[in-house]
Amino acid sequence: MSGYGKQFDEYYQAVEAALPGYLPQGEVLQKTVQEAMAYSLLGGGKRIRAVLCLAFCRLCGGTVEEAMPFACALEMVHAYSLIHDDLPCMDDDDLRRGKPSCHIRYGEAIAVLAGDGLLTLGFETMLNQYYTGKYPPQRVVKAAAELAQAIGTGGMIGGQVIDIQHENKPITGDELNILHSLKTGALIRASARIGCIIAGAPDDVIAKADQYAKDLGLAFQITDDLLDITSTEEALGKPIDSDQENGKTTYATLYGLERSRQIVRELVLDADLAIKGSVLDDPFLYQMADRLAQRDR
Ligand code: GRG
Repeated sequence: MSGYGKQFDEYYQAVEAALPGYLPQGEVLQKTVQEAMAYSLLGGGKRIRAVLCLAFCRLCGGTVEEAMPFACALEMVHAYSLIHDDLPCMDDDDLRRGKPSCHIRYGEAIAVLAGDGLLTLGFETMLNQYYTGKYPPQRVVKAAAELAQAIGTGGMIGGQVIDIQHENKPITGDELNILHSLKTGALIRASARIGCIIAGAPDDVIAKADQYAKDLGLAFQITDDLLDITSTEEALGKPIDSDQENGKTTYATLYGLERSRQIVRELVLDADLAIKGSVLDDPFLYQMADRLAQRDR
């Protein structure tokens, strides 16, 4: 395994080990929703949002342990968004991470509530860190506020609304960029920013992290669109051709495969440029941008 692979795996395994400990358990009457939350949170996933949070915290002088509750909270919120995105009233996808989607396994009502439960648990997990006395309180509040801003109507939910309202309708390249920056980019940016915030990084460093994550987030989403066309259901663990079936305009339909791939390469270079010469100038981040843009799942 390369140095990058080893480092990513170390972060990934640490997240996998920590996540179950944050889940509520043992309530007899609420057992079903708790099972559904665990089913979606622990059911695989690349954990890139958590890894970004851990990596940025470490590069800014913090530790993996300090960042972990925040990294796990980001994965909870991400899992919520996937559960709701798969619902029949949204993208109506039956398969997620190689398994039946949450609503297929538990029914729609429990899936909605499991998503709501994970969203709430994400904030609870972050804000509970205040009571540990291990963090300057303003860092905890700032992290939770970053998350709220990233996933509200000015962020992820806003992006989802634009997405839904443009099904089977034309969308310009500029509008598509706004959609992506909100729906996918906002949480990825928040992941990097929160890692920096927990380490107490100054604003200029947070701004560099933000620019890196902005470029990375768009490269990641364009790659996701390309994989929807070029990959297989087995490799992705979710249905392919879903954008076309849902009448969605993507980078591939607007610019074609080759130009889209070139844009991804340009975005990776931009991401690299954002951190060059700063405290964030680290081989792990260069490799991460490169690998995520070249991923096959
Ligand atoms: C319904 C509130 C609500 C939000 C929906 C973000 C979002 C908005 C839905 C998620 C579905 C989706 C396809 C988003 C685009 C971003 C994206 C590529 C998500 C998949 O993220 P990965 O590849 O997933 O990191 P894993 O499974 O690896 O965690």
